[in-house]
Amino acid sequence: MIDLRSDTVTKPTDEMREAMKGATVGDDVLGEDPTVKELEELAAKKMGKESGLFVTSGTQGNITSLLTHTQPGEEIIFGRDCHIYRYEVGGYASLAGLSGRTLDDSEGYLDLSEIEEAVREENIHHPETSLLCIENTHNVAGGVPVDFDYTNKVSDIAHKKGLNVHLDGARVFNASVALDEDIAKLVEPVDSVMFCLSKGLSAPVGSMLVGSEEFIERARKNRKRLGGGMRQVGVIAAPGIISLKEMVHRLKKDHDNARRLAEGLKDMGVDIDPNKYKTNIVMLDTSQFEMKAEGLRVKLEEKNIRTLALGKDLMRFVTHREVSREDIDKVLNIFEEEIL
Ligand code: TLP
Repeated sequence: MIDLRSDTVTKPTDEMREAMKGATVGDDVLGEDPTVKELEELAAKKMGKESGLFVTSGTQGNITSLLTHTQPGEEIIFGRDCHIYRYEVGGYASLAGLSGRTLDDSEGYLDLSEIEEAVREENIHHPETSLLCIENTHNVAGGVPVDFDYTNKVSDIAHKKGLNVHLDGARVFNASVALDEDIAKLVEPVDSVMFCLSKGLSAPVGSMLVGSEEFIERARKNRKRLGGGMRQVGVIAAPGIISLKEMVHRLKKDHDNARRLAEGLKDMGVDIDPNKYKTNIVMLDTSQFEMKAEGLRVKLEEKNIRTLALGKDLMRFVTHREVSREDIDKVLNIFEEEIL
């Protein structure tokens, strides 16, 4: 089976399993797990922020951040294709009590002037706008790596309007590798960052939230409120340390494989623009085929290729550590022989 559904499917490496076995642990709710502390310090240092917090998932990291930045009844601004809005079960509303103002982000970027206009003026009828959320890489837009310049401009506008900025950086290391930009510089303008260890970085579980010391102290309490206070959790933090130390540089291979897939499809006449895909995600508009995305997904699955249909005419392919260049060539062959 060639599994291109997501980079979340990657299994821990042998080295990660060994690290789990040997991890020194303690009760982390009491602040006594040395392995978690090491991971949190390493994550904060890498991202150039004061403190870090280990969370169970990207979704928990994002909602913890929202709870920490905002008060119930406030409004946040985000893209209508962003993960927090589309795929996190509406937690921003049900758990954090926020309303959401959505803007177009179909290309991965929010328009700067639209953000300015979306911030509510003081008026008895209006909620306060308190937070802007951006995403890097932008998943649904096709793994778009968002550069420093834009991140800086957007944060500047938000800060001038009195808003904080949270970055959903589930795959922000993919962005840093694709843009050849230092990770700390890339996230320097934003107030908080969530990033995932369990995607391309191959850890079995977990994400990180980083920000100022004061922010993380309050976030730690919100994580507890969400039931995310974990005990001898060094056993799952240990692989995360390996993710950060050893798994970042290899992301380039995933990007090369994604590019090869998009170029290969283009070469056989498929309507796709390979230049759009700079990281490990490729989107295919299936309206050009007779089959809908779901039909194509089933057909590919019969040929041992797993993908995701994201709506009736959109198919997503995600490359990762367990997909080789040869696998990509097999996928291209199946397209040529069975689909086109
Ligand atoms: N995304 C998953 C699915 O939920 C779609 C995937 O396979 O891509 N932010 C972004 C940008 C994400 O892509 C994801 C996961 C998350 C947050 C949430 O992470 P988890 O799954 O750890 O809660």
